[in-house]
Amino acid sequence: MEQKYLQSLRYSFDKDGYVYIPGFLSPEEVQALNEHVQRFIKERIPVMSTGQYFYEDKNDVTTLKQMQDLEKYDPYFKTLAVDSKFETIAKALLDEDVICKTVEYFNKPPKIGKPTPPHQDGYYFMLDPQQAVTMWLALEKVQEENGCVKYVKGSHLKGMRTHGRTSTLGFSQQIVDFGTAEDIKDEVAFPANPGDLLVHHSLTIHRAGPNTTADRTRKAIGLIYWGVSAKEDKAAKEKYMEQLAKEREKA
Ligand SMILES: O=C(O)CCC(=O)C(=O)O
Repeated sequence: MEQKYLQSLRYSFDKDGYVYIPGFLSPEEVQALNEHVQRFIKERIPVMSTGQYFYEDKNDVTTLKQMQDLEKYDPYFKTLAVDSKFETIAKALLDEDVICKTVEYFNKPPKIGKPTPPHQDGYYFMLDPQQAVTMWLALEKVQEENGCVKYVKGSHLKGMRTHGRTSTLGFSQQIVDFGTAEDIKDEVAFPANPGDLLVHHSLTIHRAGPNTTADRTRKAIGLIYWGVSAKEDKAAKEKYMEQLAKEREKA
C-alpha cells in the first residue's frame, strides 16, 4: 500500500477516531472468507473452550452470535491477521509495530439479534497507553435495520467514560451515561457492503442497533491489534476475567 494513502488514513483516524475503507476486500476475497467462517463453525466450535463462542439463544445453534480467538484454532485466520494487509493498516494507524490479539466473529441473528451497547474497547483492554485498534469487516450487507455500527466522532480524544454492567452476552460493559446531546450530535452510522472495513481507536465510543429484520443475518469479522508500546494491567485484567467467569456460571 502506498505511503501517501496510509498517511491520509492516519490523518483521518487521529482526527475522527475511526476510518472507513470501502471495498477493502474484493468480492472473491469476501466469498473465500465467508466459506472459511462456515468451515470454522463446523470444524472448530466442537473443540473450542466454553466462553469463546456464544449463541443468542443457547438452545438454538442457528443463533450463533459471537466467536473469539479464531486465529488460535485455525491457521487460515492467523494468516488473515498476521503479516497481512489488515496488519499494515493497524501499523500505519498506530504508527508503531503491532501485535494481533484476537480475530473474532460477530453476528446478529434475525429478529433476536440484540443491540451492541455503547462502549469503548479500551475499557476491556485495560492498556496504558491506549494504543490499540479494532477492525470490523462486513461479511454481508449491513444497514440500519440489521444493526450497523455507529461511531461517536472525535470521542477518542475525550478520555474513558464510566462503564457499568449490561446483560448483553459478549458485551458485558456499557457507558452508563451514554446519550448526551454531544454523543447524539457526533454519532455517525456506517452502513456497509460486504468487504468494507471499519477501524476504530480503543477509546472511540461505538454501538450498533438490533437486527430487526425477519430473515437477514448481520455477519462481520473483528480483528484487534495492540501497539507494542501498550502495556496491560495484568492484575486488573485477571480480576475482571474471574468476575466475568463467575457471572457466566450463574447465568
Ligand atoms: O459487531 C458489533 O455489533 C460491534 C462490534 C464491536 O463493538 C467491536 O468490534 O468492538
